Amino acid sequence: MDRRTFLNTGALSLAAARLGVGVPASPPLPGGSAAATDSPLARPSAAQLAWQRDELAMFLHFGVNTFTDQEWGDGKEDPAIFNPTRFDARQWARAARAAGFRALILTAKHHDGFCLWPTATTKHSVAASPFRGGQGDVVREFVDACAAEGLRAGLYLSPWDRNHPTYGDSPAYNDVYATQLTELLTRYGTVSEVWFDGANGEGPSGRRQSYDWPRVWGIVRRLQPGAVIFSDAGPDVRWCGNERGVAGDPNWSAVDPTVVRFPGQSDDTVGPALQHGDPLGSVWRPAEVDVSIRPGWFYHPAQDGAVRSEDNLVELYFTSVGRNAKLLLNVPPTRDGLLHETDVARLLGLHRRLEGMRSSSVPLTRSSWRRTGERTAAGEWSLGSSSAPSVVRLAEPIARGQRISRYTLEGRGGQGWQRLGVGTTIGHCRLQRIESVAPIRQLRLRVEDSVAPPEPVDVELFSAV
Ligand code: FUL
Repeated sequence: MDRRTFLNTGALSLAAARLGVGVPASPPLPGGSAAATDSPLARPSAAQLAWQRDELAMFLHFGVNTFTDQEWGDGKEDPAIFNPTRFDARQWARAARAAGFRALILTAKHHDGFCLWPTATTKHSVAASPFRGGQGDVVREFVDACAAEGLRAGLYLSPWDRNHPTYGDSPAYNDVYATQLTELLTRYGTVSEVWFDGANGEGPSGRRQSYDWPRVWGIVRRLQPGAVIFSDAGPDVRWCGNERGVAGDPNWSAVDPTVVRFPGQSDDTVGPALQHGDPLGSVWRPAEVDVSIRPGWFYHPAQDGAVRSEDNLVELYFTSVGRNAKLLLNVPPTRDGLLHETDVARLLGLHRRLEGMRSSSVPLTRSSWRRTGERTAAGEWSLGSSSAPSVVRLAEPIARGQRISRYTLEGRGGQGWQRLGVGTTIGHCRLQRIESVAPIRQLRLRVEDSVAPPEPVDVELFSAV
């Protein structure tokens, strides 16, 4: 089951521009060239750029479900079951860092309403559990561990709450939720990402809640102005539209903010808009790919044999980061409060493979770039030595917007120019696998279409992955 199982009743129409994010930057396009649109391209904020450059973030689903073997708790759990006796957030952070991850996001509260920090808003929290004798604070230890390992910390606060008695009584619960968010954003130092899903089921009263998203996002802006806000509707980063680990192709970082207006919106327009974005969208809202290393989001002992393989994780990297998205890979802590050794081994395997790819980089000696038309261009690179690349990495200078919509890659070896592959969008990163090619001495990128005059593309060739 995923969030699409739910209908969301919370209506709102909040333009991201009101929150001052992702609005088109003012400088006109260079060289006075006319773009395919009259308005300037959407461009990323500094926080959105940093978020994307991190490429890999780790998601940690942890809470009462870890102990009940459930994916969705009903909110009736006895807090006494939460007892991770070997809990060590430093182990999470060390594993993440060793595997090349740059940020971590923790479920501070999932749908069961159990809070991993001692909150004033409910008794359904760590304070009522045996963890650290009722004096524990998982969120505190989590953010401290991130800081100690030089990683960014993010928090997921589920709006759906199956425990809180006010849920379904809209104004009262919205106040509770605002207080919880305020606690999280004022007590724990810098929070780099705040993660909102759109689930909106029934509460203990049997009623549905109408969420106040403008208020929620406003709180984040006020208390953590440097944080990016994730949801189906951003406003800073958007869900990619599935939990299979696959970003859209094409995948534009710009969106039309009038299409997906609130988290959990479910109509026919949502899926394609989340997967593909909009080439001429007025707001920058890049896609985040959230997917689990195991079948479930939470830890289940029965799934110890079903952890994704190293090959599978490499493939996920290609279908997310390699398609202009960010990968948020879920690695659920066990009942001990540690990442499972199998999961850690697979993460390190992924890292070794990616490092192996990077170190197989083929040196390039000369390059040229020329516009061949209003929306077309050609780049050429010479290889230091004859080589048969297996992967090409392309990157647009996205600080100036995303432009390219179609390209062809060609290589020249002993037999003249041959086609290596074709693709659609590039953006921050496009990884293109090259199937069995003879050694080449030159590489050519032909940009065949774009939404504004294409800017020089950065190219890297790898001979292994
Ligand atoms: C969804 C939730 O319903 C799942 O349990 C999980 O947390 C996923 C990441 O988001 O909305």
